Amino acid sequence: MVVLNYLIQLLFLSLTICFTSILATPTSSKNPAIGSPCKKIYVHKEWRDIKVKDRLSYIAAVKCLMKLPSSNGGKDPSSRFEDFQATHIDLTERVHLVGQFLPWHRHLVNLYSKALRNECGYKGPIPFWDWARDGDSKVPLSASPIFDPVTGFGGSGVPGTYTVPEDTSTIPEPFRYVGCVQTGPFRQGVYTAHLGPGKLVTDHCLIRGVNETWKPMMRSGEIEKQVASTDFETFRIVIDDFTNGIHGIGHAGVGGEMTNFWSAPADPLFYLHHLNLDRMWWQWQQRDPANRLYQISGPTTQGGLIQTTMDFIMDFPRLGRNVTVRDVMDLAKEPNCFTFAY
Ligand SMILES: *[C@@H]1O[C@H](CO)[C@@H](O)[C@H](O)[C@H]1NC(C)=O
Ligand SMILES: *[C@@H]1O[C@H](CO)[C@@H](O)[C@H](O)[C@H]1NC(C)=O
Ligand SMILES: [Cu+2]
Repeated sequence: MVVLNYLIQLLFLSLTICFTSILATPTSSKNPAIGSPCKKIYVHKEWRDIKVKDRLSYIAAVKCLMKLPSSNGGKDPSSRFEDFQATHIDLTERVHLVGQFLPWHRHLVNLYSKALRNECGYKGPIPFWDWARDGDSKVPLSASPIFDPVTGFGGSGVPGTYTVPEDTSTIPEPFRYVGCVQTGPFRQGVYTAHLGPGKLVTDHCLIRGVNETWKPMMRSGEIEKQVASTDFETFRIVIDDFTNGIHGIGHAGVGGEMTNFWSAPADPLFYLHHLNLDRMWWQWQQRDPANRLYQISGPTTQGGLIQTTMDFIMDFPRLGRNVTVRDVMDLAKEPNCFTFAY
C-alpha cells in the first residue's frame, strides 16, 4: 500500500513537471516582456579567446542550423540558417544606410545567437571577430585564427573555382569573388548556399577573396578614431564608409559573398563581424551612457528626410516579433541580455 501510494505520488509529480515545462516554454522562457530585466546575461567572447572545444561546438551548431528546416518549410529559404540570410536579402534596402542599421543588425545577430542556443543546443560563448587583433598582428590577414581550417571558418577562396553569374545587377564588385573556399568546415562540397549571390537564387559554394588591402584599416588606432566620434550621426556615417569604415573593412577583408549587400550572411563569419561592429557601438554608447544609451539618428529610408526615433518599429520576418529601436538600446534588458568579455 505504501509502495503503491509512493508510485502514485511519483506519477503525479512527473506529470506536474511535464505539464509545467510544456506550459512554461512558449510564454515565460521564450518571450519575456520587452524591457524587463534579464534573468541571465550572456558574455560574448572573441573567437580566439574561446576554448577550442567550444569553438568546435559553435561550428557544429551552425551546421545544425544549416540542416534544420526553414521555419516556412519552403524551398527558398531551405534551412533555418537561410531564414536569417533570406530576411537580410529581403530587407537590405530598408536596413542599410539608415538610422536602424545598427539597431536592426544588433537584434538580427541576437536572434541568430538565440537560435544556435535554443534550436541547436549551443552552450558556449557567442563569438565576435575583433578585427583589431588582426590589424595589429604581424601575420597576414589570411593567417588569422578566424580562417583556421580546423578551429576556424576555413580560408580564402581558391582562384578559378567559382564563376560569377552573368547577371551581376546585384553583384556590385564581381572581381572580389575570387573562388570557392576549399578548406575548413564550410568548404566546397560540404556546405552549399542556395540564396545569392545578391538577389539571385543559385546553388553555390562559400565564396571568399580574403583581401590584405584592408588589414591596415583594421589597426586598433584606426578603429579608435571611429569609435571616438562624439555624436551618433558622425559615428553612424564614419563606420559605414565602405573603404575606410569598420563596417566595410570586415566585409571587404573577407571578400567574396561577404561583400554582397544582400546575401553576405551566406558566410557564417557575417555574424562574428557584425557582433564586433555591435561591440564597437556598445563601447561608443558606454563612453557616455547618460547621453548615448538612447541616442539615435539617421533617415528612416535611404536618402529620406524623416529621422529615426526610439519608437521606430523594426521587423524580422521569419525570425521573431517586431521590436522598436528603443528595445535594443540597453543590452542589460530584454530582449538583449548580453554583454562583451572586453
Ligand atoms: C583587393 O582590394 C583592392 C581595393 O579595392 C582591389 O583593387 C583588388 O582588386 C582586390 N583584390 C581582390 C582579389 O579582391
Ligand atoms: C511589424 O512591422 C512591419 C513593418 O513596420 C509591419 O508591416 C507589420 O505589420 C508589423 N507586424 C506586427 C505584428 O505588428
Ligand atoms: Cu546587413
